[in-house]
Amino acid sequence: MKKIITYGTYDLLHRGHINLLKRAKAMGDYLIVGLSSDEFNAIKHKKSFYAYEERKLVLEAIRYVDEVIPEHNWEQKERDIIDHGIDVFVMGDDWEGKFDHLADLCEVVYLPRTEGVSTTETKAHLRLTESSNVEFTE
Ligand code: C2G
Repeated sequence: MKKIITYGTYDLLHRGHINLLKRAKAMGDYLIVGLSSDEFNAIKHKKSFYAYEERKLVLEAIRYVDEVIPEHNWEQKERDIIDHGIDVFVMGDDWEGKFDHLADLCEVVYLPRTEGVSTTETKAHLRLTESSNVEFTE
């Protein structure tokens, strides 16, 4: 069984996330997602809309995802790859080069990001429309 792993926050899921998970799963038979904990998001200077348990519930419902484990820190990837017998580590290419050191343990693949969508942009758009609606109704 060819095992794949990828990591991320996966908040407010969109087609970019799904495209990544779909392509990652297509590279093997079993896909593990290292899901960033709320505490690790703070370290990444990210604040997710949904808490870890919600984001985990959603990810586990996706047909491409076989297992979700918590991502607590930057350093756990080596241990995860060894403990889970990972063959391929996959990330979107906004991370190009950042995890090349893992090539000692498994194949490292960076996949093209899906353009035109991001959780950050979605949240900014919602803030804008929300504030404009408030002005309109008043
Ligand atoms: N992604 C993508 N296209 C987008 C947005 C995201 O392909 N339009 C990919 C990212 O490249 C990443 C995955 O979807 O591989 C998850 O993205 P995030 O939830 O933003 O995760 P990130 O904050 O990049 O965390 O240790 C690694 C980090 O936990 C990665």
